[in-house]
Amino acid sequence: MIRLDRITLREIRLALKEPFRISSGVQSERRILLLELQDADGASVWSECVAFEAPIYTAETIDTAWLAIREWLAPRLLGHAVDRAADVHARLATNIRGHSMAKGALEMGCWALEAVQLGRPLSRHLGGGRAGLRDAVPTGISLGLQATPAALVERARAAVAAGYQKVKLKIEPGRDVAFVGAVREAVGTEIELMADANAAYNLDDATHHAALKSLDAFDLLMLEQPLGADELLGHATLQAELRTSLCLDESITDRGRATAMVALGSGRIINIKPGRVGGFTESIAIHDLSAAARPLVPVWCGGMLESGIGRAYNVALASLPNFSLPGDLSPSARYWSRDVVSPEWTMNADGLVPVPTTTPGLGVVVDTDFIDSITTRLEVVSTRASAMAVA
Ligand code: OSB
Ligand code: MG
Repeated sequence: MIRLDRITLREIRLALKEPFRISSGVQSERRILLLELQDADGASVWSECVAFEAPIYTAETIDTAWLAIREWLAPRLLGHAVDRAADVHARLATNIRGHSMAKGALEMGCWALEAVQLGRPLSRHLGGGRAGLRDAVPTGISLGLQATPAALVERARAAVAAGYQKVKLKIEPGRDVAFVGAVREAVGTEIELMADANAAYNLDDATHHAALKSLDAFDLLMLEQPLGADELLGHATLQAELRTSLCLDESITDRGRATAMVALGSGRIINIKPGRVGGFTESIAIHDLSAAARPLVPVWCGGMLESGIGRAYNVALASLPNFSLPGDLSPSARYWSRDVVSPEWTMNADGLVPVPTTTPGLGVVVDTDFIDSITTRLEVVSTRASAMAVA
């Protein structure tokens, strides 16, 4: 049973080692919303809200999430007993639209709290006794947009040398065919390569359409989210024209969208980011319906430039069996000069990130002193203070 007494919201700032640019914007310093959930028995866990500072990926931001958690979501949990973590999503989602990343941060925290209560590693708790859970997850790198093909090639070569099992290249109109072509040429045909447009293309634009078709020549593992988030039909039209498999990211907001994608043929692969779909219950439902689809829809775990706390949740999720493609799960040192957990997340020379399978909960220790030193905002929401309610 989960009964939260106290939720602490904190904003921390972590400088990225290198600015990360996608088609819709750039980030150099990551403003991160962390939550600390405390239950009635005094047990506590940390979780992370993956929203960015600006609405460049989905509509949510760190500030809208803070508001949503304080005003509408935290009061749904504080002081109320919920039987199981699997029930939390429904409790947060009923009559509260959107705000999936805000919901996800609370919901995933409840799964971790339940794992701690049961003395189980988060991965094994999510697995729920099913067969085929991984002990290490295959890992890829996502390379941001670069000024020149040569700069991208240099980073791709380094990624291959480091052992990453997949190299993902951000693209946008004007920085696509020549960039992807140069990397394919440099790394050879054995390396799994893919491109991610973050919704930057429009099929009504002849130049855009021609560029997407040209990418078919590079034997990509997949092409991620070329069109807008709402363009399930457009993606189905495009998929019918391409040899390359489409993968949807921004479009998949819940299990209903995943079902629609499969029914419409809008793509063949799904990137699951638990924050984008409101947490683990929805992520597991998408994982399961993808595994049951014929042909089967492989899934992989996306990334949101998380700190080591959010990464713990992604690694646990990616240990489920249908996460059969390498995820965007780079080790801590790719992003930060110092992470907020110990040990930091590491990757071996075969591109595998080990899954914690012995200690209960997240499997890493949160460095609270370091977090204190980089906290820029803090607010406590507790049972007493939560009178506000939504019907
Ligand atoms: O589309 O997956 C994406 C980063 C920012 C916004 C969107 C995306 C990404 C990534 C980063 O690809 C993946 C990572 O966390 O390493
Ligand atoms: Mg993406």
